[in-house]
Amino acid sequence: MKKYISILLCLVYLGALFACAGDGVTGGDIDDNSEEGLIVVGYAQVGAESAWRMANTESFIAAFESDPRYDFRLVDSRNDPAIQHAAVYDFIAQEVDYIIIAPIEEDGWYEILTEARDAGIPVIITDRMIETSDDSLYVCWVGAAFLLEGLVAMEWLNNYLARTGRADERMNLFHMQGSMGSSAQIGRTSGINSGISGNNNLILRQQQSGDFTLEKGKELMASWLRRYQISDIDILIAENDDMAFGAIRAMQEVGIKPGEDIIIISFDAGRNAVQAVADGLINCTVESNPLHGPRVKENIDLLEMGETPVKMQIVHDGKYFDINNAASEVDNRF
Ligand code: GZL
Repeated sequence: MKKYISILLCLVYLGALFACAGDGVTGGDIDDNSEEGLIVVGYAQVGAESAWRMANTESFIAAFESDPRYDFRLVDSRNDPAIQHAAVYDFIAQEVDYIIIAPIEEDGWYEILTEARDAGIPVIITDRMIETSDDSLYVCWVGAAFLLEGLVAMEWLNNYLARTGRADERMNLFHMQGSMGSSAQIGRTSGINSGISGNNNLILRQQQSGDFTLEKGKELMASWLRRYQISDIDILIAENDDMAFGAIRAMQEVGIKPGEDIIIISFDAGRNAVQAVADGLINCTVESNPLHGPRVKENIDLLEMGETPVKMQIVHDGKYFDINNAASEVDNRF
């Protein structure tokens, strides 16, 4: 039965790959025609849903394609867990030397990673995490501290409200979540919920997913603007910059001044978002660094030398950008 599922998933994957041949980012061919002696690395990437993701992909391509020892193969899973699972099964079938995964969802990885482990293929998890109690399924994890990012955002909000004399005002908060079931959404939502429950003046009015995309962020904000008076919306927290930009477009279409009429907080802190903070359109964006390519490659270089990487490698420095530092930081952003 399992082999049937693997074949089915590979068909899904092959279909999707050819469907996105023009727009997917796939390094190397899917059949195993790598030059003899190269170290073959397969990366099952989430997709191309946001500026953060594009910067993440570019950091991997730059890191691996600058080293002639590696045959780097990247699959764009189009934000679809079935495609991503099929891509990993296909990497196993290709007998690659290493598999890297940025899991779209935390769940659903036990069977696949057991198969990779039994095939003797080391797996590195990056960016988001998988739900498992068996840490033998992966060699190491390189990613961000999403719960802390959510807490940083809520601490900034409380300080901002105090600084602007609104700490005692009851504020209606609208929360745009990322792709449900992704550890970025789970962690940030947990930090945001903790901040809301810690401040009786913050009233959570809506909490829905915009799937980390600009289009869905705009759709969701437009639907809220149709249902609520503008005066009923005090704060928008979007779990990434792209959804915040979508929401800003929806606000501007009905004459709302983003960053003034509605306080806006987002996550990722890409160049465009930090510029938007400097321009007063976003009030705060919390950093989540996407440049994991060199970090993951370092771990594979270590493994190639027979060394054991540190299991959990968290990338978090609590950075955020608001009107006090955005203008001076824009040029340093991804
Ligand atoms: C965060 C990453 C998230 C970004 C989004 O590490 O997983 O996925 O916040 C991206 O922009 O879609």
